[in-house]
Amino acid sequence: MSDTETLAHLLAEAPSNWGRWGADDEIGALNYLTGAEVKSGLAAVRQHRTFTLGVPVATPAGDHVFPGRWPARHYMVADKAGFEAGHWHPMPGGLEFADDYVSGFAQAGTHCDALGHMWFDDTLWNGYPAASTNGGMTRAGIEPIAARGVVGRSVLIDMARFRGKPALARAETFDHRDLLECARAQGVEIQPRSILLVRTGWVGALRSGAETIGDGYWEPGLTFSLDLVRWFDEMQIPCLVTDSLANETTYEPRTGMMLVLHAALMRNLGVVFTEMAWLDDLAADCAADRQYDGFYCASPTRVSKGTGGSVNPVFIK
Ligand code: UVW
Repeated sequence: MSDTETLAHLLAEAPSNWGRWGADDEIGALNYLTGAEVKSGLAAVRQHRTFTLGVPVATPAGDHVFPGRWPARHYMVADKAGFEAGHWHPMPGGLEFADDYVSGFAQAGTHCDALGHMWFDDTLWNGYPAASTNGGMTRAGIEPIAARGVVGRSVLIDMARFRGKPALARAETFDHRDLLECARAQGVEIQPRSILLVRTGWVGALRSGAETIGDGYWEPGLTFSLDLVRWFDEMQIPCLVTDSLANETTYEPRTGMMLVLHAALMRNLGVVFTEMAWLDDLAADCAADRQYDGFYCASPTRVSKGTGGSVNPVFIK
């Protein structure tokens, strides 16, 4: 790999937020979400309808996961059959119970990534050494993000509907100019510090069986340019939520590098990524009433030293 083929070279001119919120910061662009953003989120609630944005996990058919991961698994530990077989006994008074055990990747299903989840040049978000991931995240893990929560005004950008498709095609790309054009067509403004929801239709296509993940890394999504990274920086976007596995085209087509926005937005700007969200029901409702903004509220599972956490965000219109 020559120097010109590295992320460090590609992002040399790109903005960085390291140090902006102090040497100990672990929540990055969530610092933009102050009381004022909570207030403007609440002001966007006009219809009092709620939507949850998490996909089911540990489904009998097997969840959709990024290549190299495997679906979450669900085991019943106690159930009626266990009581009938004598493995369990009713409590004094007669109460019986069901208990279960779920195991899976922190990045399975709808999930939030910790800022230290990906790195290059041996350095994580805010300059922490990559060795802080050894044996569990002692820096920039999911816990501080879960402790803070992601709360504010949010805007849904429905790229799939804007392009007249149930889902974007394999490897179809778009950038911030497309987001702005789509917002204009939807009659909504992406304001500074908006929590950005972008629908590609991909999770819907996976769930219906119309699409597969395969090994081709052919997901549609946002794709890297310096201008796009600068736009995220200028707009102070705290959190990017999409209905794809990686929130971006896995391969950046121009350079052939992988997951460039994980480097440019997550590692360098501290933008919190939430992936594999279920946006189809919300999008259908927004298309019907033309209200594309609302109040977003989410917090991932507070996994100690975790690299990410499962989340079921709530959007209130
Ligand atoms: C990848 O995109 C590979 O990982 P994550 O979904 O956790 O960001």
